[in-house]
Amino acid sequence: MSAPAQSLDPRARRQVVIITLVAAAIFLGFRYLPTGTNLSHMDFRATATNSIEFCDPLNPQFIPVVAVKSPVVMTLTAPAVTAAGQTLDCTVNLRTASGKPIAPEDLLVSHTRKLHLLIIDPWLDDYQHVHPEPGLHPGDWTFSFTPKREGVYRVFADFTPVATARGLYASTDLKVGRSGLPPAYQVVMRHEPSWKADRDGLHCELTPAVLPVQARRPVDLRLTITRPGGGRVPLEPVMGAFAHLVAFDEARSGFAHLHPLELDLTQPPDPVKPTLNFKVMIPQAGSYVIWAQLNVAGHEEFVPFWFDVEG
Ligand SMILES: [Cu+2]
Repeated sequence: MSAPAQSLDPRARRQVVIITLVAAAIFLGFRYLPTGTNLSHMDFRATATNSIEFCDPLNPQFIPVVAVKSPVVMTLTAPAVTAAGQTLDCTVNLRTASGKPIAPEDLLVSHTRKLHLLIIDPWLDDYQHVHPEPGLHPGDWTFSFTPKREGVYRVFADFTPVATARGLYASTDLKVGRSGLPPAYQVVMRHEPSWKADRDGLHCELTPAVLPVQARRPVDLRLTITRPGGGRVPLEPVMGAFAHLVAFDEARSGFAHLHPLELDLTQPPDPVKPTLNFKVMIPQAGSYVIWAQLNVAGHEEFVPFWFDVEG
Protein backbone atom coordinates (compact mmCIF):
# COMPACT_ATOMS: atom_id res chain seq x y z
CA MET A 1 0.00 0.00 0.00
CA SER A 2 1.40 3.41 -0.92
CA ALA A 3 2.97 5.61 1.79
CA PRO A 4 0.04 8.14 2.09
CA ALA A 5 -2.61 5.34 2.44
CA GLN A 6 -0.44 3.57 5.01
CA SER A 7 -0.29 6.77 7.07
CA LEU A 8 -4.11 6.83 7.28
CA ASP A 9 -5.73 5.51 10.50
CA PRO A 10 -7.57 2.19 9.96
CA ARG A 11 -11.01 3.88 9.96
CA ALA A 12 -10.08 6.40 7.31
CA ARG A 13 -8.41 3.64 5.28
CA ARG A 14 -11.62 1.60 5.38
CA GLN A 15 -13.54 4.64 4.19
CA VAL A 16 -11.15 5.14 1.26
CA VAL A 17 -11.51 1.49 0.29
CA ILE A 18 -15.33 1.64 0.51
CA ILE A 19 -15.53 4.87 -1.53
CA THR A 20 -13.21 3.41 -4.16
CA LEU A 21 -15.24 0.21 -4.38
CA VAL A 22 -18.53 2.12 -4.63
CA ALA A 23 -17.12 4.38 -7.35
CA ALA A 24 -15.86 1.35 -9.27
CA ALA A 25 -19.26 -0.33 -8.94
CA ILE A 26 -21.06 2.76 -10.20
CA PHE A 27 -18.68 3.05 -13.13
CA LEU A 28 -19.05 -0.61 -14.09
CA GLY A 29 -22.79 -0.37 -13.59
CA PHE A 30 -23.06 2.45 -16.09
CA ARG A 31 -20.51 0.86 -18.39
CA TYR A 32 -22.46 -2.33 -18.70
CA LEU A 33 -25.98 -0.87 -18.29
CA PRO A 34 -28.07 -2.63 -21.02
CA THR A 35 -28.91 0.03 -23.59
CA GLY A 36 -31.20 -2.46 -25.19
CA THR A 37 -29.40 -2.28 -28.53
CA ASN A 38 -26.57 -4.58 -29.54
CA LEU A 39 -25.77 -2.37 -32.50
CA SER A 40 -23.02 0.25 -32.37
CA HIS A 41 -22.45 3.44 -34.35
CA MET A 42 -20.08 1.37 -36.50
CA ASP A 43 -23.13 -0.55 -37.77
CA PHE A 44 -24.55 2.71 -39.13
CA ARG A 45 -21.32 4.07 -40.47
CA ALA A 46 -21.80 5.25 -44.00
CA THR A 47 -19.11 3.52 -46.06
CA ALA A 48 -19.65 4.76 -49.60
CA THR A 49 -18.31 8.16 -50.68
CA ASN A 50 -21.72 9.44 -51.68
CA SER A 51 -23.15 8.24 -48.45
CA ILE A 52 -26.14 9.74 -46.77
CA GLU A 53 -25.47 12.72 -44.57
CA PHE A 54 -27.35 13.01 -41.32
CA CYS A 55 -29.61 16.05 -41.45
CA ASP A 56 -29.72 19.00 -39.07
CA PRO A 57 -33.32 19.44 -37.79
CA LEU A 58 -32.74 23.19 -37.37
CA ASN A 59 -31.98 23.60 -41.06
CA PRO A 60 -34.28 21.17 -42.78
CA GLN A 61 -32.83 20.12 -46.06
CA PHE A 62 -33.97 17.98 -48.90
CA ILE A 63 -32.46 14.51 -48.33
CA PRO A 64 -31.53 12.75 -51.59
CA VAL A 65 -32.31 9.33 -50.09
CA VAL A 66 -32.33 7.37 -53.34
CA ALA A 67 -29.13 8.76 -54.85
CA VAL A 68 -26.96 8.24 -51.81
CA LYS A 69 -26.11 4.94 -50.20
CA SER A 70 -27.80 4.29 -46.86
CA PRO A 71 -25.96 2.10 -44.33
CA VAL A 72 -29.33 0.42 -43.82
CA VAL A 73 -30.80 -2.12 -46.24
CA MET A 74 -34.59 -2.02 -46.48
CA THR A 75 -36.60 -4.71 -48.27
CA LEU A 76 -40.37 -4.89 -48.58
CA THR A 77 -42.63 -7.93 -48.79
CA ALA A 78 -46.12 -7.35 -50.18
CA PRO A 79 -48.99 -9.66 -51.18
CA ALA A 80 -48.37 -11.47 -54.48
CA VAL A 81 -51.27 -9.60 -56.05
CA THR A 82 -51.57 -5.91 -55.32
CA ALA A 83 -54.20 -3.53 -56.70
CA ALA A 84 -55.24 0.07 -56.30
CA GLY A 85 -57.96 0.44 -53.69
CA GLN A 86 -57.05 -2.83 -52.00
CA THR A 87 -55.61 -2.88 -48.47
CA LEU A 88 -52.15 -4.38 -48.59
CA ASP A 89 -50.59 -6.07 -45.55
CA CYS A 90 -46.87 -5.53 -45.98
CA THR A 91 -43.64 -6.11 -44.10
CA VAL A 92 -40.49 -4.06 -44.35
CA ASN A 93 -37.26 -5.60 -43.17
CA LEU A 94 -34.46 -3.35 -41.93
CA ARG A 95 -30.88 -4.61 -41.71
CA THR A 96 -27.48 -3.03 -41.30
CA ALA A 97 -25.09 -3.30 -44.24
CA SER A 98 -23.50 -6.30 -42.49
CA GLY A 99 -26.88 -8.00 -42.23
CA LYS A 100 -27.74 -7.37 -38.58
CA PRO A 101 -31.50 -6.95 -38.04
CA ILE A 102 -32.72 -3.55 -36.82
CA ALA A 103 -35.26 -4.30 -34.11
CA PRO A 104 -37.35 -1.97 -31.91
CA GLU A 105 -34.68 -1.82 -29.21
CA ASP A 106 -32.24 -0.50 -31.81
CA LEU A 107 -34.32 2.60 -32.59
CA LEU A 108 -35.11 5.73 -30.61
CA VAL A 109 -38.63 7.19 -30.46
CA SER A 110 -38.59 10.24 -32.74
CA HIS A 111 -41.72 12.33 -33.33
CA THR A 112 -43.61 9.90 -31.08
CA ARG A 113 -42.69 6.79 -33.12
CA LYS A 114 -39.68 4.53 -33.78
CA LEU A 115 -40.25 4.04 -37.50
CA HIS A 116 -42.00 6.33 -39.95
CA LEU A 117 -42.81 5.30 -43.52
CA LEU A 118 -43.48 8.03 -46.08
CA ILE A 119 -45.24 6.43 -49.05
CA ILE A 120 -45.74 8.25 -52.34
CA ASP A 121 -47.12 7.25 -55.76
CA PRO A 122 -45.44 8.04 -59.11
CA TRP A 123 -47.59 11.15 -59.69
CA LEU A 124 -47.06 12.48 -56.15
CA ASP A 125 -50.86 12.37 -55.85
CA ASP A 126 -51.23 9.83 -53.10
CA TYR A 127 -49.04 10.52 -50.07
CA GLN A 128 -49.50 8.30 -47.04
CA HIS A 129 -47.61 8.27 -43.72
CA VAL A 130 -47.71 5.03 -41.75
CA HIS A 131 -46.11 3.69 -38.58
CA PRO A 132 -45.20 0.00 -38.84
CA GLU A 133 -45.33 -2.26 -35.80
CA PRO A 134 -42.56 -4.70 -34.90
CA GLY A 135 -43.03 -7.99 -36.74
CA LEU A 136 -42.51 -11.56 -35.56
CA HIS A 137 -38.83 -11.64 -36.45
CA PRO A 138 -36.23 -9.02 -35.42
CA GLY A 139 -35.83 -6.56 -38.26
CA ASP A 140 -39.37 -7.10 -39.54
CA TRP A 141 -41.89 -4.28 -39.30
CA THR A 142 -45.48 -4.77 -40.46
CA PHE A 143 -48.00 -2.26 -41.79
CA SER A 144 -51.12 -2.02 -43.94
CA PHE A 145 -51.88 0.61 -46.51
CA THR A 146 -54.44 1.11 -49.23
CA PRO A 147 -52.94 2.63 -52.37
CA LYS A 148 -55.33 4.92 -54.20
CA ARG A 149 -53.84 4.19 -57.57
CA GLU A 150 -51.72 1.75 -59.56
CA GLY A 151 -48.02 2.23 -60.22
CA VAL A 152 -44.65 1.84 -58.56
CA TYR A 153 -44.95 3.46 -55.16
CA ARG A 154 -41.82 4.61 -53.31
CA VAL A 155 -41.51 3.88 -49.60
CA PHE A 156 -39.13 6.07 -47.60
CA ALA A 157 -38.19 5.03 -44.06
CA ASP A 158 -37.29 7.65 -41.45
CA PHE A 159 -35.77 6.46 -38.17
CA THR A 160 -33.13 7.20 -35.52
CA PRO A 161 -30.75 4.48 -34.34
CA VAL A 162 -30.05 4.34 -30.58
CA ALA A 163 -26.37 3.87 -31.41
CA THR A 164 -26.03 7.20 -33.25
CA ALA A 165 -29.07 9.22 -32.09
CA ARG A 166 -29.12 10.83 -35.53
CA GLY A 167 -31.83 10.62 -38.16
CA LEU A 168 -31.31 8.02 -40.90
CA TYR A 169 -33.23 7.04 -44.01
CA ALA A 170 -33.70 4.23 -46.49
CA SER A 171 -36.05 3.59 -49.40
CA THR A 172 -37.55 0.82 -51.50
CA ASP A 173 -40.30 0.48 -54.11
CA LEU A 174 -43.65 -1.32 -54.13
CA LYS A 175 -45.46 -2.14 -57.36
CA VAL A 176 -49.23 -1.73 -57.19
CA GLY A 177 -51.30 -3.34 -59.93
CA ARG A 178 -54.30 -1.94 -61.71
CA SER A 179 -57.55 -2.57 -59.84
CA GLY A 180 -59.50 -3.31 -62.97
CA LEU A 181 -62.15 -0.95 -61.59
CA PRO A 182 -62.52 2.49 -63.06
CA PRO A 183 -60.17 4.74 -61.06
CA ALA A 184 -62.03 6.31 -58.12
CA TYR A 185 -60.46 9.67 -58.90
CA GLN A 186 -59.38 11.76 -61.82
CA VAL A 187 -55.95 10.84 -63.15
CA VAL A 188 -53.79 13.97 -63.16
CA MET A 189 -50.44 13.66 -64.89
CA ARG A 190 -49.24 17.20 -64.21
CA HIS A 191 -50.48 19.41 -61.43
CA GLU A 192 -50.91 23.14 -61.85
CA PRO A 193 -48.62 24.87 -59.35
CA SER A 194 -50.72 26.29 -56.53
CA TRP A 195 -49.98 27.49 -53.00
CA LYS A 196 -53.69 27.12 -52.17
CA ALA A 197 -55.70 23.95 -51.64
CA ASP A 198 -59.20 23.10 -50.47
CA ARG A 199 -59.81 19.81 -48.65
CA ASP A 200 -62.80 18.59 -46.66
CA GLY A 201 -64.22 22.08 -46.14
CA LEU A 202 -60.83 23.52 -45.24
CA HIS A 203 -59.11 26.29 -47.20
CA CYS A 204 -55.35 25.93 -46.84
CA GLU A 205 -52.67 28.33 -47.99
CA LEU A 206 -48.90 27.85 -47.90
CA THR A 207 -47.21 31.20 -48.46
CA PRO A 208 -43.49 31.47 -49.22
CA ALA A 209 -41.85 34.65 -47.88
CA VAL A 210 -40.20 35.16 -51.28
CA LEU A 211 -41.42 34.14 -54.75
CA PRO A 212 -40.31 32.48 -56.93
CA VAL A 213 -38.73 29.83 -54.69
CA GLN A 214 -35.07 29.59 -55.64
CA ALA A 215 -32.85 26.54 -55.41
CA ARG A 216 -30.18 26.54 -52.68
CA ARG A 217 -31.88 29.49 -50.90
CA PRO A 218 -33.60 28.94 -47.54
CA VAL A 219 -37.23 30.02 -47.73
CA ASP A 220 -39.76 30.72 -44.97
CA LEU A 221 -43.18 29.13 -45.47
CA ARG A 222 -46.36 30.15 -43.63
CA LEU A 223 -49.26 27.71 -43.46
CA THR A 224 -52.75 29.05 -42.70
CA ILE A 225 -55.98 27.07 -42.57
CA THR A 226 -59.49 28.52 -42.49
CA ARG A 227 -63.05 27.37 -43.00
CA PRO A 228 -64.74 29.43 -45.72
CA GLY A 229 -67.66 31.16 -43.99
CA GLY A 230 -65.82 31.06 -40.63
CA GLY A 231 -65.94 28.22 -38.10
CA ARG A 232 -63.27 26.60 -36.02
CA VAL A 233 -60.19 24.76 -37.20
CA PRO A 234 -58.89 23.26 -33.95
CA LEU A 235 -55.50 21.73 -34.79
CA GLU A 236 -54.39 18.88 -32.57
CA PRO A 237 -50.86 17.49 -32.39
CA VAL A 238 -49.83 14.86 -34.90
CA MET A 239 -46.53 13.06 -34.20
CA GLY A 240 -45.66 15.68 -31.58
CA ALA A 241 -46.28 18.78 -33.73
CA PHE A 242 -49.28 20.80 -34.91
CA ALA A 243 -48.47 19.95 -38.53
CA HIS A 244 -45.86 18.20 -40.64
CA LEU A 245 -44.84 19.20 -44.13
CA VAL A 246 -43.12 16.73 -46.45
CA ALA A 247 -41.66 17.89 -49.78
CA PHE A 248 -41.07 15.46 -52.67
CA ASP A 249 -39.43 16.13 -56.03
CA GLU A 250 -40.96 14.79 -59.24
CA ALA A 251 -38.32 12.03 -59.48
CA ARG A 252 -39.01 11.03 -55.86
CA SER A 253 -35.26 11.05 -55.30
CA GLY A 254 -35.80 12.02 -51.69
CA PHE A 255 -37.77 14.25 -49.37
CA ALA A 256 -37.62 17.08 -46.91
CA HIS A 257 -39.47 16.63 -43.62
CA LEU A 258 -40.39 19.96 -42.05
CA HIS A 259 -41.69 20.78 -38.59
CA PRO A 260 -43.26 24.06 -37.51
CA LEU A 261 -41.14 26.62 -35.67
CA GLU A 262 -44.01 26.65 -33.16
CA LEU A 263 -42.89 23.65 -31.14
CA ASP A 264 -44.66 24.38 -27.84
CA LEU A 265 -47.60 21.95 -27.72
CA THR A 266 -49.06 23.80 -24.74
CA GLN A 267 -49.65 26.75 -27.07
CA PRO A 268 -52.16 25.54 -29.69
CA PRO A 269 -52.49 27.77 -32.75
CA ASP A 270 -55.45 30.13 -33.21
CA PRO A 271 -58.57 27.90 -33.37
CA VAL A 272 -60.18 29.94 -36.17
CA LYS A 273 -57.17 30.77 -38.36
CA PRO A 274 -54.29 28.55 -37.27
CA THR A 275 -50.96 29.76 -38.66
CA LEU A 276 -47.71 27.82 -38.55
CA ASN A 277 -44.26 28.73 -39.84
CA PHE A 278 -41.69 26.50 -41.49
CA LYS A 279 -38.28 26.85 -43.11
CA VAL A 280 -36.88 24.83 -46.00
CA MET A 281 -33.98 24.83 -48.43
CA ILE A 282 -34.39 22.98 -51.75
CA PRO A 283 -31.10 22.20 -53.50
CA GLN A 284 -32.29 21.74 -57.06
CA ALA A 285 -34.65 23.46 -59.51
CA GLY A 286 -37.68 21.47 -60.63
CA SER A 287 -41.29 20.63 -59.83
CA TYR A 288 -42.17 19.68 -56.28
CA VAL A 289 -45.10 18.95 -54.03
CA ILE A 290 -45.38 19.69 -50.35
CA TRP A 291 -47.89 17.50 -48.53
CA ALA A 292 -49.16 19.00 -45.27
CA GLN A 293 -50.25 16.47 -42.63
CA LEU A 294 -52.74 17.86 -40.13
CA ASN A 295 -54.97 16.64 -37.33
CA VAL A 296 -58.12 18.76 -37.35
CA ALA A 297 -60.27 17.97 -34.33
CA GLY A 298 -59.04 14.37 -34.37
CA HIS A 299 -59.47 13.94 -38.13
CA GLU A 300 -56.29 13.41 -40.17
CA GLU A 301 -55.94 15.54 -43.30
CA PHE A 302 -53.36 15.41 -46.06
CA VAL A 303 -53.19 18.54 -48.25
CA PRO A 304 -50.92 18.98 -51.32
CA PHE A 305 -49.27 22.17 -52.60
CA TRP A 306 -47.63 21.99 -56.03
CA PHE A 307 -44.82 24.33 -56.89
CA ASP A 308 -41.77 24.90 -59.05
CA VAL A 309 -38.30 25.80 -57.82
CA GLU A 310 -36.18 28.00 -60.05
CA GLY A 311 -32.44 27.41 -60.66
CU1 LIG B 1 -44.58 9.40 -38.53
